[in-house]
Amino acid sequence: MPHTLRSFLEQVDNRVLRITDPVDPITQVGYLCSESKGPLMFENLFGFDDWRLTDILIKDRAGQAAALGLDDVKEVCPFLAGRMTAGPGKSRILDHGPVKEVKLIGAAADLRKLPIPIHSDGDAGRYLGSGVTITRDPETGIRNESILRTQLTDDPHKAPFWMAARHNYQHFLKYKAAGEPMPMAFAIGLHPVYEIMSNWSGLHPDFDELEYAAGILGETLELVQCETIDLEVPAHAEIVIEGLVHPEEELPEGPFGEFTTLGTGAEGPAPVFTCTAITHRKDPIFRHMQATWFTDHQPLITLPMEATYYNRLKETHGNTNVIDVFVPPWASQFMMIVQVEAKWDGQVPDMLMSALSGPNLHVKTVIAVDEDVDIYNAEDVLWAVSCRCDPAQDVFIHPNSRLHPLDVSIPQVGDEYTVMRIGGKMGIDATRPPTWRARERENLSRVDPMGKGDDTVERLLKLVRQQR
Ligand SMILES: [Mn+2]
Repeated sequence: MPHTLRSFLEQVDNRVLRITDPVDPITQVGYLCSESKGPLMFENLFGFDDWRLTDILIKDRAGQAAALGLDDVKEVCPFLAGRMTAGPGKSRILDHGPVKEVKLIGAAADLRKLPIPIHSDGDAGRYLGSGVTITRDPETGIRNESILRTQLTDDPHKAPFWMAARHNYQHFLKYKAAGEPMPMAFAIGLHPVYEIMSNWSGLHPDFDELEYAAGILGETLELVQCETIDLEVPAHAEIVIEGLVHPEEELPEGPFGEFTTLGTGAEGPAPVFTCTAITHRKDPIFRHMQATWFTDHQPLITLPMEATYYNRLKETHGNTNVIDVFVPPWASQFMMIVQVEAKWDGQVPDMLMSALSGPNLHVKTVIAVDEDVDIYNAEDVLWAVSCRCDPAQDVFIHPNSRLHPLDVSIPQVGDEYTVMRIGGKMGIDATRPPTWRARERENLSRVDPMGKGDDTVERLLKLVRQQR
């Protein structure tokens, strides 16, 4: 059986909170999703009979481990990093797929009839933020996927969207130069690994992000042809939206509350998606991705980033013992924590520079900690910054670096709608001296409280820890 949104929901069934009370998806799910710790299924959507809505599937490492078929949360980053080095899977085109059960073509394809929420107070409108966005390079024929924010308007078919200067933008520039409309599709409701890998930013000369994900899942990607445009889309999606982007059309887009939990960052005139068809399953589940603080929005982007950097940072000095990489969702996406055991002096600072100049613009601050620090625990990381770091020696700030377009704390250069920001990046070495200086390293070892390891005490621990 192929990996689908439904197979994942079945797998994590015991964690899913089902909400049968009527909820307005446009005005009410934003807050509920942003407050939830785990998977939600809204089964009674006011104004949208026959639809369900789900979100918060992979917010924490437990959800991510489930998506990757792992038991141990500490394996998530190293496992994904390993699978990524194995390369992409294959794809095949089917004659029919579940996503074709209902077909709405032309005038019937009204974007406003999908249960697309308003994410945040102050947003310019309802936003589709969960569509895996598919385009194809007109020269090479290779598809690209990403997840783009797309704003609904009063027009049933017109939706401006924000395209950062990435692979899909290169496709658009080629169509623009030829004066032709670009076919584009949104696939909503896939197995989370397909969603995660759609946010991967590496080079892929002869495969696309969905085939890369299929390789990680150990399956062949199944596609179907679109109804109204020349493009292939995932056969097992819940919903597919097809359409065209006309080369010269623009509409205002934004503001939109982003993963930064700030309401500004990239608003301006934007290209416009014109919907030509919607196909979906008979009893469709709308996969939402709430875009505020610490939701699925952060790990969807940072998980492939963590795995990419894990592989990259291991190559520092030819071989560095990187144990884990974590981009904490509570710090949006601009901070990276690396767990490392260094042999030699200079190894950690060089690794920090490599992290700060890596493929993603997100990384503004990198903190290196030892193997005995829990990188998923902010208190433990800040303890290391406090007690294993001399700011005069162990912190460096690099000016004139390029940072993420949505990092509004960094000044903007120029006034193009694809934003350019130039500012500082910071490396913090909160590790002990390297292993070859064992005695100095020992001076920064933690002590254990007396009684740790004693069986009797261990039995009482549960009680003690419950105390408020
Ligand atoms: Mn790409």
